Amino acid sequence: MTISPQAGPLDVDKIRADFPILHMEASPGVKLAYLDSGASSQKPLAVIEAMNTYYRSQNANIHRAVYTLGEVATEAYEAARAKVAKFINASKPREIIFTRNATESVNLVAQTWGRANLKEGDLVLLTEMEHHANLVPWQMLAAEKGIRLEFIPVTEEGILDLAALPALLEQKPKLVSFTAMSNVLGTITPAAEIVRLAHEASALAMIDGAQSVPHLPTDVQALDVDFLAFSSHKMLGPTGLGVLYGKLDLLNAMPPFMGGGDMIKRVELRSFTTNEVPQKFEAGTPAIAEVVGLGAAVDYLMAVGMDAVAAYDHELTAYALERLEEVQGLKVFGPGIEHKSSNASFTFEGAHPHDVAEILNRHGVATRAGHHCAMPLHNKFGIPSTTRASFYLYNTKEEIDQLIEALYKVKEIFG
Ligand code: C6P
Repeated sequence: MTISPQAGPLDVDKIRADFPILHMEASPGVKLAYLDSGASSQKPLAVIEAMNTYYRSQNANIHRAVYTLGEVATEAYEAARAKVAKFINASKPREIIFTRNATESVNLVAQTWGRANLKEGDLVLLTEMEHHANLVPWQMLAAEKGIRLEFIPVTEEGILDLAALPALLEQKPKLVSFTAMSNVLGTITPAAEIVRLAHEASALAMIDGAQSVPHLPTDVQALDVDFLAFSSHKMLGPTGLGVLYGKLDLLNAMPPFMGGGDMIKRVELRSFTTNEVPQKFEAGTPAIAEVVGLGAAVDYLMAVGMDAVAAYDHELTAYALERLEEVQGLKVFGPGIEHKSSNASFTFEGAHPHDVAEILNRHGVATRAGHHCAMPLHNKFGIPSTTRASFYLYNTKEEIDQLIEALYKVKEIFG
């Protein structure tokens, strides 16, 4: 670990020193302002080194190894599972399933719990602000099994219209699956309240935590949520790795996802029995080095403190919203700072979002333009795409100033 626990505000200079990529120039003489952590975060040395150490001195396949190196690798892998469990306050490490990404975690629930428990006419309740990862897997199931999909509407302001929820819950959904933080609007949804209301209506609740888990403290027991999906690469960890949290009794009752090695107890030529959770859902050799890297990322975030991370993200977002307001012709989507954190998506009068991002790039500012895998949400606001700046614990107000200066250059070009 390169940083020590901090009770108060985080020390950004110290944090930035841990991220080699942040010290690169975007182009000769131009400082890099990396404002695309919503897509994927940068990685601290602690994560890079943990993976390096794994490959240098611990590498072997896990489970069933009868030699020391294999045992060391298995211990490192399972220790990371325990760290992730602690990070989201799961009651048992076994409730943590490693997948490839948040997308696969949602697909796992749709294809196992969904296929086994939903029949024609059953309702899955989503929201209009979902990322395609929490939309298309349910559409696929709807096409296959004839389940129905309904959506909690998004208001003009960009928050969930909870007034519409009682009528939707009266339709007795079997599952309510929703994002805890919009990747486009930055909206923080009232996750605990939605889970509670879902349970009162006898539905299960799943949270897409791809954006919220990296930015906000997460306590699955306090939330009482049934499933939580998130990705390692947005929370300082490596790519190619996701997490599905599930309550143990639900996971135990679910059929397996993919078939192959590790997920079985016994195999005959025409039949098999499944292994215990979590192995039941981790077929084949997993992303061992990545899991070790995620363990280091969790150590890092816990040492900084998720309360401090959330407070700092909020402060940066508030500053960004304030400064973006100064730029004439620019429209930021989503609610005010009281409901929002960590990103700002905007359009610029007369300029295509891709052109805006391209000009920002020339000034060293890395943003993302497009529909951000949330086409229905963009349709709702009558726009095809936005430019999005997203913030994380290593960003600074100076980088937001760099964004604003670059936006004035955009204005010069597009009038
Ligand atoms: N959003 C973004 O730039 P994966 O790709 O599986 O790691 O995460 C999917 C996902 C699910 N839910 C939400 C709310 C997300 O934001 C994402 C990923 C990226 O906004 C890539 S489109």
